[in-house]
Amino acid sequence: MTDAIVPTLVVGGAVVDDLDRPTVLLAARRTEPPHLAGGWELPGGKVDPGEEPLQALHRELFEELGVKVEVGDELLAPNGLGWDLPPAHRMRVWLVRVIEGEPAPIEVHDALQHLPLGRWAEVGWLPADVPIVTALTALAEER
Ligand code: 9L3
Ligand code: MG
Repeated sequence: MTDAIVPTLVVGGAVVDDLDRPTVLLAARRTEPPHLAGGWELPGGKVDPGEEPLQALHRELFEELGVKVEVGDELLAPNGLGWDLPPAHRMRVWLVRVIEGEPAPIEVHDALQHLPLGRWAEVGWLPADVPIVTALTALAEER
């Protein structure tokens, strides 16, 4: 019998200006690993062993951007489990708003963009992030 492959849980933040009616979204350009470098993403990273997903979200956003955030709604994936990041990860995404600090590309990113609604598709997102940003756009446009 083969063991089931359990995807590693990643958490990501859709950093927006307003949790109820987002009109600006933060995109971050990765510097690593080489095959993902240059791609834009929602910032975040892996949940550590023993860590709660929301703790990991706060930790990752502080490490990567130097900000403290308020967390809003989770952006649910159609499968209810999180967004697949092939081949080995799955990501849960929450809307977040900065409450302390100014986002800066402190580690693993070399550029940030604050994108006004209407231009969220005009970025070279990592393939895995494209359906997430599409869902986020639909949510923002209906609010
Ligand atoms: N990943 C994809 N999109 C994202 C994030 C935060 C992460 N928005 C993928 C890239 C890596 C894996 O998940 O393959 C783990 O992310 P990290 O810990 O390297 O940021
Ligand atoms: Mg990361």
